[in-house]
Amino acid sequence: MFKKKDNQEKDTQEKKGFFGKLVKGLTKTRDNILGGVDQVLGSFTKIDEDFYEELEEALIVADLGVNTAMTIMEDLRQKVKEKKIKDTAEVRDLLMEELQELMKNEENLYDFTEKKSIVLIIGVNGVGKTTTIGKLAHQYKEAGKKVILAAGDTFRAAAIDQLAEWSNRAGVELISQQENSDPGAVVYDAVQAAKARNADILICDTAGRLHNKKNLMEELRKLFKIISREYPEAHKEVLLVLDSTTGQNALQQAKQFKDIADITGIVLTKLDGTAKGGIAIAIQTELNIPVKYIGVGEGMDDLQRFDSEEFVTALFNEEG
Ligand SMILES: Nc1nc2c(ncn2[C@@H]2O[C@H](COP(=O)(O)OP(=O)(O)OP(=O)(O)O)[C@@H](O)[C@H]2O)c(=O)[nH]1
Ligand SMILES: [Mg+2]
Repeated sequence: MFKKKDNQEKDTQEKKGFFGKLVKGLTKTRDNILGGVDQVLGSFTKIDEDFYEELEEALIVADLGVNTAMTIMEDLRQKVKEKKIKDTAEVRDLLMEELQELMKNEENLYDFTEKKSIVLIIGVNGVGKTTTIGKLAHQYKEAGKKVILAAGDTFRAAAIDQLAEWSNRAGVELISQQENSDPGAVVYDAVQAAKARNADILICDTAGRLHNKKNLMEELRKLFKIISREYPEAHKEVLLVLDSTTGQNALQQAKQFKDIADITGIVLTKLDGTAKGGIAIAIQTELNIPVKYIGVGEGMDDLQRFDSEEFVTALFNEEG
């Protein structure tokens, strides 16, 4: 009984800590989005065409992009009409409501963590794939799961070493081969190991940089095939890692990867300190792929499940 209460308190504390970190990390993004929005809200007293145009412009330049800003403005106009709103100040709440609706996720996003799963981490070079794998390994090990990592980025020796270091830090097993070996062979071995050891989660690293884009996509296709063939009963989770500091570019990357992979979720990294976090809104709105995790630092604990409601609240509320 007491223990339960302690746990609950710990959970609440942890949640507060996470939220605090999110609020802090989003400072520049908030200034970028809300700074512009508040300026428009403050400089108009009447809701007219000029007001709408300036508001739309503020959203576009805050990295939400043209398409997302247009979607938001259409809905907003509708809501203003329906609710017969006259005061521009009230539009702030409407906007928050609208973003919360746009960002709403289904409930079963993390079911894969309760199943036997193979998680394939994909994305272009430097976005934070290997770091994310280390953080995920740590998180699931802490939750009592048996985790195995596969060093599927064999393009550079340093990539294998980097993952080996993370596997040590997290205290989980690593399956690897030497540089330039076939990533398919590494993943094949890792799948056999996961089955033999009855692992809960196998997380596979992949190369972000190959000789060219076509190679990269071919390689990924091969890996998908091996996984499906060798372990059909495992749940397949494909997480695309995107660097939030690249803004609209991240959205373009997502569109390209979407063509070759059934992406089940996005990991948005480097949200700490960037002003371009508005891209999270654009990704959810335009691609219809849920952002599942966000990276808020380089440390082992700096990966959070993405709570979109919290994200919007953190954007609109400085104290949290
Ligand atoms: N501030 C911050 N830095 C991060 C975050 N995630 C990753 N990084 C840093 O980004 C850099 C690149 O991360 P990696 O994990 O090596 O990226 P990668 O996608 O594996 O790169 P390649 O293997 O070259 O394709 C490293 O310096 C990480 O520490 C984050 O959430 N916040
Ligand atoms: Mg890497």
